[in-house]
Amino acid sequence: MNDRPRADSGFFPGVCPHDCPSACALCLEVTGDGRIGRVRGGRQSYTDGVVCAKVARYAERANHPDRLMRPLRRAGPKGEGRFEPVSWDDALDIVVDGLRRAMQEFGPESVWPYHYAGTMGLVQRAALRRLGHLAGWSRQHETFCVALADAGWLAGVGVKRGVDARELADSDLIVAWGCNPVYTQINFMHWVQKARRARGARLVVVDPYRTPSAEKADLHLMLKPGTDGALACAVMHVLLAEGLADRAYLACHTDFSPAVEAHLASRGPRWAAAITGLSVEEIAAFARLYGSTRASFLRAGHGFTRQRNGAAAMHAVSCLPAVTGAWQARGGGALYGQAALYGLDRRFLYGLDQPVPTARSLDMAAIGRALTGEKAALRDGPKVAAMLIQNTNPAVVAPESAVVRRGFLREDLFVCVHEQFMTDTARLADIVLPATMFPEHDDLYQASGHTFLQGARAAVAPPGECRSNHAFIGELAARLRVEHPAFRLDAASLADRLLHDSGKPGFAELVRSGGLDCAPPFEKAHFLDGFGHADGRFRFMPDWSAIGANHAVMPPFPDHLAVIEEVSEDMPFRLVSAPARHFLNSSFTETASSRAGQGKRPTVLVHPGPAKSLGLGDGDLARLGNRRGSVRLHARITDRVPPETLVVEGQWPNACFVDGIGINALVGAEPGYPNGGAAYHDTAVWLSADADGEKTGP
Ligand SMILES: Nc1nc2c(c(=O)[nH]1)N[C@H]1C(S)=C(S)[C@@H](COP(=O)(O)OP(=O)(O)OC[C@H]3O[C@@H](n4cnc5c(=O)[nH]c(N)nc54)[C@H](O)[C@@H]3O)O[C@H]1N2
Ligand SMILES: Nc1nc2c(c(=O)[nH]1)N[C@H]1C(S)=C(S)[C@@H](COP(=O)(O)OP(=O)(O)OC[C@H]3O[C@@H](n4cnc5c(=O)[nH]c(N)nc54)[C@H](O)[C@@H]3O)O[C@H]1N2
Ligand code: SF4
Ligand SMILES: [Mo]
Repeated sequence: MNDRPRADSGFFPGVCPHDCPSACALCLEVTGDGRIGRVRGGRQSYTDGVVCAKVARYAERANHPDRLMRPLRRAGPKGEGRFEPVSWDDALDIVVDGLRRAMQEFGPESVWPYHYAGTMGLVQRAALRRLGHLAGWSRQHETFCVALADAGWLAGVGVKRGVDARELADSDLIVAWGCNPVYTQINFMHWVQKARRARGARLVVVDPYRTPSAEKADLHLMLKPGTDGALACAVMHVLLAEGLADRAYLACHTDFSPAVEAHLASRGPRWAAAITGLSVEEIAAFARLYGSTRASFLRAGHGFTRQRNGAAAMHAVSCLPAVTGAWQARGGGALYGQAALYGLDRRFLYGLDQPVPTARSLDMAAIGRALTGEKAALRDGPKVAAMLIQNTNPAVVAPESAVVRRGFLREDLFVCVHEQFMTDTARLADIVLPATMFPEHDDLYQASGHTFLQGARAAVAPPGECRSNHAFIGELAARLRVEHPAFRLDAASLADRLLHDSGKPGFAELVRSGGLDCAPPFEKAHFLDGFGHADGRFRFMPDWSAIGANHAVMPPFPDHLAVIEEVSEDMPFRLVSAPARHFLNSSFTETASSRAGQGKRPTVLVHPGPAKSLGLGDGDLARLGNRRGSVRLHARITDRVPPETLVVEGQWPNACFVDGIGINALVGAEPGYPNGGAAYHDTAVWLSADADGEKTGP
């Protein structure tokens, strides 16, 4: 049932499937022994031959000696990590038995198919979702990544698309707001460099620490985490006060009113300085630079929205190009994500072309609370009795990870994990099944950072007994007697069907052409023909009630929403647990080169000031904690962070921390406003030198 592999060696086109805005076009070398060799950038006008270092070294991941190759069954107590091989047939029988028992005893909603974006491939991601819909299992509110940012963007702009990133070539000012593209979007930086070389474009970075992106910037605004709404309001205040607003544009394309103007008049640089920690001069200088440049490209990241007020912050930031009218210029406007460009009809793909049972929706970020029986997290429904997990590693990446682990250790919970490696989550499972990697299966990919819909065929045969998501779930559906024609198509035919349903060219054509550019014309991309609301206007005063259930606290105007985890005497630091350059979320933590690139162990970045008063030296063990628990890791003393902010880069496996407890043990699962969303960078903590710990050099 696995997708047809190619037989010959040589070079083959591919698409990077990882959860990254770039969805790079790739060129994969297949060696004489039928394995992946070198990986280079493929031809495609946005990614333009550039790939990140970790994917250039993909052979190390694909041909890794620790890759899962056979189905495994737990052979010791839960979580101990002892497994024994079983056949696929026996493994499938055990999974069917585990799921049936849960359904019979507690109803179909007691099964939680838990999935995220380990592969972004539309077909390979869809199978588990489809099975869940048809079987009446619990659904999932997807809150790991985009819930907060989407809410804020939709509030003002009304639709999730923006300016084509290739227009950066025409930009005179680029603002990377709350993102670190040197790590997370290398292709974007490539376009920034082009604009700088060609026209001397300036780069502004808004980030709470001096990232490598900030180091490259002409101006770095090092604000306190969770205060972006205040900065954006003060910038608008200056633009309006100093004649830098485009009043004609505001009148024609937005709901701007005297009430909005009066509100912003009360949100000046002095007010914002007190909240953000920036100086009045810095704020005003940025506002003047932004307001005096027509072709200003605002790249709104996800990073600054991983705060409980992240949606309000995104809305406030997204107001800036509406005030200056930058949307009207080539190379001007804003981009957050392009998901709405593709116009794909996914009803058949998801099994929603027919009536399906209704089911509760569980917040994936609150998995710890749900598994440990918290009524609210279970939506007052049955306990979770069985889980099927694909494309995600919640034991590391979900908030309150110590609670997550406790939940997984429940004796009355059946867990099957389909994975490429023995992740922390797989280690807690009853059955672990080996999954293919992208060069071993067919799929279709859209992107959030560019405008291409791309397809790729398998380049090599699946190693060992690995099966693709689509193949495994198809077999499981057959055994559970869940019927849908999508389960009987191979991945390429299903991709074809999805494309056909959406009025696009077929899969073979997509693969052959190197992708379909779905970029709309200039007028549409820049919303000159209207924003995504019924009246076509950008909204300074959003209808938050249409966006999320918890809207009562949302501010009526762009604003700073004071709902973050504030510092206190007991908890004097704010912790940002940021992405790492050489990992992709929890992926690539298994390769030696990525670990070496990240310094071999997790570290907390601490400013020299507090380090001195705590007696904490470079390379010393430190302890970070709050009411949720504490973690131990080594300190790096650096002025790249301000005194009140701590940064830990990377979703390292829990075992890489001194006590085996990872950084997400400190991150809370309380949902952000108004539509949920994990606030990964919104954590107040204390810090101490760990006097008992060993001292090792950096
Ligand atoms: N502290 C902290 N935590 C965070 C974040 C943060 O910034 N800080 N970021 C959050 C964000 S934005 C996200 S999106 C999440 C992501 O966190 P995860 O969902 O864990 O993300 P990944 O590491 O991309 O992928 C998870 C797993 O999918 C597997 N996988 C890949 N391809 C396939 C496949 O084809 N089939 C199967 N069965 N498995 C596959 C990989 O081996 C990997 O173990 O983490 C969140 N957690
Ligand atoms: N190398 C690498 N690439 C990745 C990932 C990875 O883990 N590693 N993860 C992938 C995933 S799942 C995603 S969603 C994307 C995300 O990519 P982007 O949308 O580009 O956002 P990030 O780079 O995650 O943003 C991280 C930055 O946000 C900053 N930040 C944190 N809090 C605040 C705040 O309150 N205000 C401001 N202004 N900044 C803040 C952090 O300090 C950090 O530098 O990247 C993807 N690409
Ligand atoms: S991880 Fe991102 S930057 Fe790296 S190759 Fe994949 S899509 Fe491109
Ligand atoms: Mo993400």
